[in-house]
Amino acid sequence: MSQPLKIGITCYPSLGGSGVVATELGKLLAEKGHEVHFISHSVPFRLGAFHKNIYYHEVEVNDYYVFRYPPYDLSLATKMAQVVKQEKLDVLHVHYAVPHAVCAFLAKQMVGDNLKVVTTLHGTDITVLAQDESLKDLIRLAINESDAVTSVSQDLTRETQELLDITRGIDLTYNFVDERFYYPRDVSELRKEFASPDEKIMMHVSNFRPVKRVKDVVDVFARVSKEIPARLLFVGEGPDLPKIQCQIREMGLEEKVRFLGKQDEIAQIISMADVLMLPSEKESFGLVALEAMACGIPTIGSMAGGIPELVKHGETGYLAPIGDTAAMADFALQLLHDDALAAKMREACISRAKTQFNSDKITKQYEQIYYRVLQAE
Ligand code: GMT
Repeated sequence: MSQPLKIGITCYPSLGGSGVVATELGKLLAEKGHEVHFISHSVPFRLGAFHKNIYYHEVEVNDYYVFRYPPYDLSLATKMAQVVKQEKLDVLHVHYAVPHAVCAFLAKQMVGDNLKVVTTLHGTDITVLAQDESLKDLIRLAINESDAVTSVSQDLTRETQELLDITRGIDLTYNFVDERFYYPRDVSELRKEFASPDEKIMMHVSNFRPVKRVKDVVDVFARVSKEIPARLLFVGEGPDLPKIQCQIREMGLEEKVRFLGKQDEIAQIISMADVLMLPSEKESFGLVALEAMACGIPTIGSMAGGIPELVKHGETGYLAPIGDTAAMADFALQLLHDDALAAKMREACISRAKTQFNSDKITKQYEQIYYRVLQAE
């Protein structure tokens, strides 16, 4: 290995895919001999037990009476600068431009240009925040002042360049899953708890934000379950959950639908599914579809954002235009009716996850980016 690095990582420690990817990347970098320092307001939820080479620095927010709102961003920037100086960090890798890349920019002003900042764009900072004119200049500054910027899909890169008029280079670094946890497995015993042998299982895993279009999942399921015996399992929680529960009751589907809430053992649970549903309005990547793919489960979803770069239509799942639930239901029925097709897709999923979204390959891409920015002068 080239010279081991000291890397600071900041992410939303409790937030979905970006937090998962940032934490898993930190763990893999630490296993490769780098020293990794997480800097955030709480311990990243996937960090787990003690790991050699991994340190955690908590950001405490000062709540002085002069502040109407406690300034987390300023506390984070200060903490970043302190940790960089104290631990002699080479690189700060921040996940999300807002506020993390902005904080890293401030930290760099405090400690000097030797500190290199790598920013990974995950989607919401661009697809939601960059639509707000009042935030555009700030996001553009954060992106342009980073020493390297990575994006989790080509579609997100394109959208970033178009919306913010960005011309600088953006590296493509797809998300990955840790193959030691996400692999095909036999969960027939667990499956018996949720479905009888003749029933198919459709599953949706998300944070139930409006952007996930969970109502489309219900619509697709209603169409499918009219034709074949099927069950729908929901995993996760979020703002649209009560609305969905109401929709399920109104449609008389309660008997066929289960809500499992937030779960940690996603690989185990996802492996029960015959198909994963991801009909999002926006999705820069769709990490859950990769988690499913690595376990051999195809996805039926929308053509939004980066989903088509991940799910190969007709090979590892099926994609339809956003909101076209009739087409999604037709695809689901085609797949669920045909065991030979399902077996073929399962193999294609396992192989695609291993070759295209391999954790070792993607960790190496990030390492190369760190070495590149450190040799930039
Ligand atoms: O989608 C979410 O609600 C969570 C958000 C996050 O910060 O984890 O997900 C974004 O980043 C993930 C990891 O790169 C991507 O897989 C998701 O597609 C992306 N979400 C959106 O673009 C809406």
